[in-house]
Amino acid sequence: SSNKFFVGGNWKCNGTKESITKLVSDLNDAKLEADVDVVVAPPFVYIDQVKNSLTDRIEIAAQNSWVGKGGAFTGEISVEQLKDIGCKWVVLGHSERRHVIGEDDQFIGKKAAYALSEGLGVIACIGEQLQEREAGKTFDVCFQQLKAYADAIPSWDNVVIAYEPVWAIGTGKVATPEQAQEVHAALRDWLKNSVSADVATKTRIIYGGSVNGSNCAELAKQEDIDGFLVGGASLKNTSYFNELVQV
Ligand code: G2H
Repeated sequence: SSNKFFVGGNWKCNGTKESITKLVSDLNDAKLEADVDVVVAPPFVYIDQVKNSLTDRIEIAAQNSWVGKGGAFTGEISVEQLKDIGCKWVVLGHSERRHVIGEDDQFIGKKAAYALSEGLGVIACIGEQLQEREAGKTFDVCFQQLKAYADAIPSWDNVVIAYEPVWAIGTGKVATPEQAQEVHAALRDWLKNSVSADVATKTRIIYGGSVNGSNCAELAKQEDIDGFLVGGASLKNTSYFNELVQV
């Protein structure tokens, strides 16, 4: 599609002050193409360090946020606080939060609505598990997760959808370009039928799940893949940048 490409690095619960200093220095050295949005999502406790050392060319996402205004919610981080330390984005509905922590569709939808209402961009993750794919339920599961966002949010202007099949996450088992394209096209079709043709065209749908410097170029050629959310490979080096977005 003609949407601006979007590449996010999701560092998950990894890193130390030292390793992140190195990673930021590598990112600062990468010469990135102008027409690509590049975002990194450090763990909360390192966001301030990253904000203070990373080039402004790369925006910062949090990996989660509280569902409403801050207050007496022990252990949570509010959207207001994320904005205060310079975040522009938040990753919501990641499969690790759905399936390891137990967040459900409605809770994730509410988080998305609140973050958007406060001006943060939302990287809205969805994706089926292996047994769901094997049972032929991939589209059902993805549409249901997408509908929960659609029911909760007033606008898709500031939303990037991340399709991350759970069986491909951190497993080294990347979806084939055809498998990813098939779901991305179906998601765009769902948006067209359930939201609007305009939203379907303009909303970026990025792929996540074992993306790296060697497999990203083939995936990027697919019509409905507008970028990537990169986990493991975003910690190791910037080879996926070299392949994709480095001039
Ligand atoms: C999917 C992805 C980044 P990885 O979770 O969100 O992680 O690239 O390690 O599969």
